[in-house]
Amino acid sequence: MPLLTILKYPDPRLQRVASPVQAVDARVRTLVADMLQTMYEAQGIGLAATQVDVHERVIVIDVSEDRSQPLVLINPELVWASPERQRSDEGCLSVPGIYDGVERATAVRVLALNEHGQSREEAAEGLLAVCIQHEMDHLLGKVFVEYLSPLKRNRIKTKMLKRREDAAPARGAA
Ligand code: GNR
Ligand code: NI
Repeated sequence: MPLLTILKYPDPRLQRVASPVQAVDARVRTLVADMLQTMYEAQGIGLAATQVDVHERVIVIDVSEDRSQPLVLINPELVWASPERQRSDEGCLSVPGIYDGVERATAVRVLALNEHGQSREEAAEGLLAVCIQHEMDHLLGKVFVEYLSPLKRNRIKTKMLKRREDAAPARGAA
């Protein structure tokens, strides 16, 4: 079981807009460590604080094969996005089992603090660029299914709500 509980779509808390971190202190470093552990245990390549019901601008990512290259982005700001865009299949720990195509900028540059409070600019392309944009959307209260057609999104919503019911049957149910 992952350390922190990951909110599942369509939980309205996934729509909250995160606030900037005021100070990268021990509390924030504990949050980062807990988020990394949760991401690795859930076998995700990224996790935004919003998904664990913490509404601050904190992201953890690791797109490496051997899960050895954690990337911590605090108060991330997109400084550049390529005009070139590419569609790729995305999934989300908050929408388990659903994968669909989303169009994103092919490459981005992002300015962020790390867990030591140091400012760094990261250049990203490929899966890392996709993941950074996916996580930054979470901080704005946006889940990738919002890019899909209303028909697909509603089907996913119904499926998730049904699954939630099955997982927690009403008292007195057989
Ligand atoms: O684990 C994840 N995989 C993934 C695959 C394609 C595009 C984006 C992602 S992010 C996702 C983890 C997650 O939900 N992060 O918010
Ligand atoms: Ni996600």
